[in-house]
Amino acid sequence: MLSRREFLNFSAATIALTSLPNEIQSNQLIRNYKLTASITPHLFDKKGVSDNLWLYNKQTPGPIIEAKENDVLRVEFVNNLHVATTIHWHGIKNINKMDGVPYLTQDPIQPGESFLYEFPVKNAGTFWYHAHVETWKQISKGLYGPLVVKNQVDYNQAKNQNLYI
Ligand SMILES: [Cu+2]
Repeated sequence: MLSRREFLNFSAATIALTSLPNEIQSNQLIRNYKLTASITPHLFDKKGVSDNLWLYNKQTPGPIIEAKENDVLRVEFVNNLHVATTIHWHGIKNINKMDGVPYLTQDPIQPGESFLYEFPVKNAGTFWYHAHVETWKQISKGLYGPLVVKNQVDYNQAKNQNLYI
């Protein structure tokens, strides 16, 4: 028979499991990131040329997001812009509802709102993420960043096996 403590642990684990999307298994490593979009003054050169860019985490390009294939990416996104936006994970074979296409796979994320993107990354490669509301405008304002999914084979391990020589 389960003790009360065991039962509570068991319940918590079950709840955690059932809150994950169907496509995600409990043994996958979760990579947590937080992205905040905001208007950010940016100095382009020493002559003082500057403009207000729209950036993720006040960086241009946005922060590098890294994972290994078969990990789960969990990106908590906060929209501090004055306009609605979404994030598209370019090149990722994604779960449809996490694909970031406004009006098609999700509602646009309004100013002041947040959205949790959570999806498995199944294929290694070098990708990028970018805004997907008025894409032509929001990308040119600065809303993009690199996304790197590494192969499961660790580089050092591969070296030992002479795969990279
Ligand atoms: Cu794209």
